[in-house]
This record gives sequence, structure tokens and C-alpha cells, in this order.
Amino acid sequence: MYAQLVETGSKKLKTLDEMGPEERQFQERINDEIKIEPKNWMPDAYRKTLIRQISQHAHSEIVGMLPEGNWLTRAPTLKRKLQLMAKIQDEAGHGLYLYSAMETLGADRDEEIDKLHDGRAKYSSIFNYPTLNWADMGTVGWLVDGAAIVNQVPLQRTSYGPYARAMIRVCKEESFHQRQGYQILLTMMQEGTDDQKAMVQDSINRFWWPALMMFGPSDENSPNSAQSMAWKIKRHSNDELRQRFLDQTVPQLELLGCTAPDPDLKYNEETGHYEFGEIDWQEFFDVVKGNGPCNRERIEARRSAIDNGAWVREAAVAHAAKRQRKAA
Ligand code: FAQ
Repeated sequence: MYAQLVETGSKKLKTLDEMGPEERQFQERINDEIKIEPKNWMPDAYRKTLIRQISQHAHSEIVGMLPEGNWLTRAPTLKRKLQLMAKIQDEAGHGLYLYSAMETLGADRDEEIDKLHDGRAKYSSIFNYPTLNWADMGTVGWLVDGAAIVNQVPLQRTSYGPYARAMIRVCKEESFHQRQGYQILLTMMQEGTDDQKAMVQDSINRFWWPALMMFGPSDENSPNSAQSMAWKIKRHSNDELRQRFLDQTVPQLELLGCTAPDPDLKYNEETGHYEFGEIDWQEFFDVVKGNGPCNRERIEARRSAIDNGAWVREAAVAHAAKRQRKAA
């Protein structure tokens, strides 16, 4: 497997024989499925890759609260409002576990958050699309959390211990999110008016392709995959996970009685997989570069949240210092 990756990676990866003793020991530990822990030796590039991925993941959880937060005041019933509020709070929790996992690598949380705010750090492309109707709350839960689960279940076995352990709880919570989203859509489709059913289809039409893009560029255009797979940070390629998501999602789409905005979507009896049309990668790269429909609005909302919360943080620090003085 490792040798295979050496050949298929975009950059040639080192073989065990080409590594120094520390790096070789590190790679052998990974090959033997032993977790890397914060105090273990690790190559700088492994540390940097993890800080990049975990911080981007944390930023995605935090920015990802915004599209759903938009509908809290307009949830159709008290029960739906409570469910949505609980889900959004879970996402905040995921962000916090992930920032903590990232700190175990020596990264500074404030610095990484600054990178988000000045455009140096990425977050998931999906959260740059607007949520325009109540059905979007169903679609975000079903498709966005659904895609997140497919990507994150293998991360429970990622090679870095703190990240893998954080993912266990995150995945459990994402499963509830996916179900609550799907249940919103089922209710609208089974008990709703024609207008409500049309809202569901409209929402699926808007989120279908962006959800498929969440898995990242196709394998031949994914610069980080080969090395991240050799390090077992990633356990499957972007395209493999995208296919897995599609195969599990199309039957759910059919059960809803809806369609995908993809005329080329069809089941291949021979392979046992669904085939899909061409992804608009230009759109993906535009959104990642900061030119999606809501990029500016999202970052502005995060910046002002930090500014508006400054007095709370200052008060908390002052209070903690006072307690420490009293205790001394
Ligand atoms: N959006 O070489 P690769 C959620 C970037 S959490 C933006 O393939 P890699 C929960 C990538 O960072 C969703 N940028 O990169 C929720 C890299 O940038 P670089 C987030 C993207 O890292 C639900 C460049 O393109 N989940 O949804 C995207 O090996 C509902 C080249 O790509 C995670 O972060 C994208 N979609 O693979 C919350 C999971 N895709 O090198 C609220 C952990 C790629 O310039 C509501 N992350 N890029 O910095 C991963 O598994 C990986 O980082 C991938 C990308 C698979 C996302």
C-alpha cells in the first residue's frame, strides 16, 4: 500500500530506506497502526499538515454555524427550533474540540483564528452558499452533515491520537444532525403542501453539487492526498469518499421522491455504483479563493463576533486573575 502511494502521489514520497532513523521509526509506527501522540517525535511537515487540516476543520465547524443560525428565529415550531439550536451548539462544541486537538501540536488558537479572518486559512466551501428557505435546514443536515460523516468516520482512525479521539464524539453527534435534517425533508415531502414540496426540490437543486464538492478536488488535483495517506492522516482519497457518499445518498433521495440536478446520474449494474456528471471545478476553486456567494458575509460575521465578544473575554481573564490573587 505504502509503495503504491509512493508511485501514485503527485510528489515522489520517501521510501523507508531513504528516511533517517527518527523518521523511519515514526513511519513504522504509523504503518503498524500505533497512534502518534503529542509528545512523540514527528516530522515538521506532518505537524504542519495536521495543523492545517485540523484548523481548517475547526474553522468549518464554527463558520458552519452561520447558515443554520440564519433560520433559528424562523423555525416553524418550538420543537424544530430546539432541535436546530441543539445542532448548532453541537457544531460549536466540535470547533472547540478541534481547536484543542490542534493546540496539542503547538499551534496557537488566536493565531490560527487570525488566519481565518484575514483569508490565509480555508474553511469548507459549502458554508459559502446561502440558506434561502426552511427546507435548506433539512438539506444542510441531510447532505452537508451526511457528507461530513462520510469524511469523518475514517478520521476516527486517523494516525494522530488527539484528532482521532475528538472525531469519535463528533461523528456520533453528526449522525443525529443528519437524521434531523432528513426528517425535516421527509415531513415536508410526505405531509407538506405543493409549495413546501417544491421548496425541498429547490433546496436539493442548490446544495447537491456543492455537497459533492465538499470532499475536495479530484484525486489527480489533490496535492496533499498522497502524503496524507502515507501518513494515514487521510484513510481514503477524496474521490473514494465522494463515491461512497453518492452511493448512500441516492437511495435516500429516491425515498424522498426528489431528483438530483444531474442528468447523468445513473446506477451502473456492473460496478454496483452510481455514476455522476462533471463537477464544476471552476466554481469550487472560485468559492475556495473567496469568491463564493457568501464568503465576505461569513468572515465579516466571524470578525464582528470576535470584536463584540472582546469585553467578555477581558472580564473572564480579570475575574480569573482576581480569584487567583485571592487564593494565593
Ligand atoms: N473547501 O489536497 P487537498 C462539517 C482545500 S465539517 C475548502 O485534497 P486535503 C460539519 C484543501 O484544504 C466540513 N477548501 O487537501 C458541519 C487544500 O488547501 P491548502 C469540513 C478545500 O486537506 C456540518 C486544497 O484545497 N470537514 O461540514 C476543500 O488533503 C453542518 C487542496 O485539496 C473537514 O475539514 C473544501 N471543500 O483534503 C458543520 C474534514 N477541499 O493545501 C456545520 C477534515 C479541499 O491550500 C454544519 N478535512 N480544500 O491549504 C479533510 O478531510 C481534508 O482536509 C479535505 C481536503 C478532504 C477537506
